[in-house]
Amino acid sequence: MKTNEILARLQAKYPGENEYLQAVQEVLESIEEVYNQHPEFEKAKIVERMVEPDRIFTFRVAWVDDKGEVQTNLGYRVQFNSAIGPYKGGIRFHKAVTPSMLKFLGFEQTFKNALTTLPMGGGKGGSDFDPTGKSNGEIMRFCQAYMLELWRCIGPDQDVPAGDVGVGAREIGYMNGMYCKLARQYNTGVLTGKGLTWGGSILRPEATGFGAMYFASLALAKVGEKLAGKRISLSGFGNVAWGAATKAKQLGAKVVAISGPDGVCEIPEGITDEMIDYMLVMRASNRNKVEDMNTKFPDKTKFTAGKKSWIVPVDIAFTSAFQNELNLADAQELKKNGCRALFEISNMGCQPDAIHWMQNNGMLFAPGKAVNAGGVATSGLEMTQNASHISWTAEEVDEKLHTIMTAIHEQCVKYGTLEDGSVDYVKGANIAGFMKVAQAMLEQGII
Ligand code: 2IT
Repeated sequence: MKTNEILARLQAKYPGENEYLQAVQEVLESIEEVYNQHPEFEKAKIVERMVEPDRIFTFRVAWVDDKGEVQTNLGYRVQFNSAIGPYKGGIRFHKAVTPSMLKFLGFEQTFKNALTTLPMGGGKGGSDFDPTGKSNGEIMRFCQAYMLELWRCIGPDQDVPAGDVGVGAREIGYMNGMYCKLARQYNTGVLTGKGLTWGGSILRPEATGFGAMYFASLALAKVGEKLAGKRISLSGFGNVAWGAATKAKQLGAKVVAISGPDGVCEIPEGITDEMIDYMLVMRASNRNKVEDMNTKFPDKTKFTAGKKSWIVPVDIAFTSAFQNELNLADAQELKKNGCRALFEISNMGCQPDAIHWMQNNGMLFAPGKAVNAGGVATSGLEMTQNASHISWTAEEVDEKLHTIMTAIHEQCVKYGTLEDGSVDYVKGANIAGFMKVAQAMLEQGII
């Protein structure tokens, strides 16, 4: 394989699909050496096939807002790769959603899901619908209209969507209700992230953040460090940051920053349980403002408009909001202020030059597809519970999640250990995920 030639072809074919091209470049650069040791991969054109999604559904979503006006959005589902299981991945509602964004997410999801040890292929969906400022009724009508098109494309052995940015248990509920009505069957296994009374798994809401903290603990232990006592920053205040804050606090770390599109909220003495609970209220309000935390807890927090979490001095930082949210200058600022490790919980949270700089300047770095895989892994556990019509206890799910994060960390170490004994987690995660999917594609022929 010649990475440069493949990238040049994709650039010419998909000009402007920057997130997709960025995600493909990162993976191909990491796997090139291993790939070239396997002539059978080259012969079957594994990489050329793997970078293209199996198919993309694009559809119009028309709905009526509270003023009685007709609104039109675009809906998508990218079914990227099903070599190791049914398509699996979230649905993102955000005004910036494009096919490029969902292609990058579906591509990443394929390797992430392979790392989880569970049989799940990669997919992603979404819409350019902006939930900010929308009423509950508007959210419901939009979810129903979106499902009116999507329902024929999904199913428990076909494609199993879940939440992502802008889609939580409320939205999954509205979509599941519409799916069951259209399909005329009570099918619990078609979406994950469901409510506990209608087929959801305990701990699925917490799982992305919990898994990230388990992974961080393992990576820190490898270099003789631990989370307890560390000052850490998160970004965003959504589901992922909420779960991460909960587990970080339980493990004895101090969360001193969260953020939103409007700015950063510093919490010098560390986040409290009341603040963690209030993150859920902020999310449900659809206001999308982290300043609301400062309004609610004025004595214990400080809000700075227009700034990101990365201005706050910490020991360890976690991206937990959106792709490319941390740039080179942010990485340099973090390091200057004493930060020693960066874990991506958001998918592709860091820009490529920031990652290279951190890796070359003695910072520990681990990519989203390993760190945040606990979310989709617990979706996989939800699918197992649904298929066998049972539900596990919190202890059972948590133990399985911990076992899975340990297995992911071990795969990164296996494939990413460098000559000096340190671990390149980008290389490790990409090669481990790739090898599994490539082998599965090879054995199932040219399709
Ligand atoms: O990025 C992700 O892994 C998710 N949004 C979760 C996907 C899932 O199917 O639980």
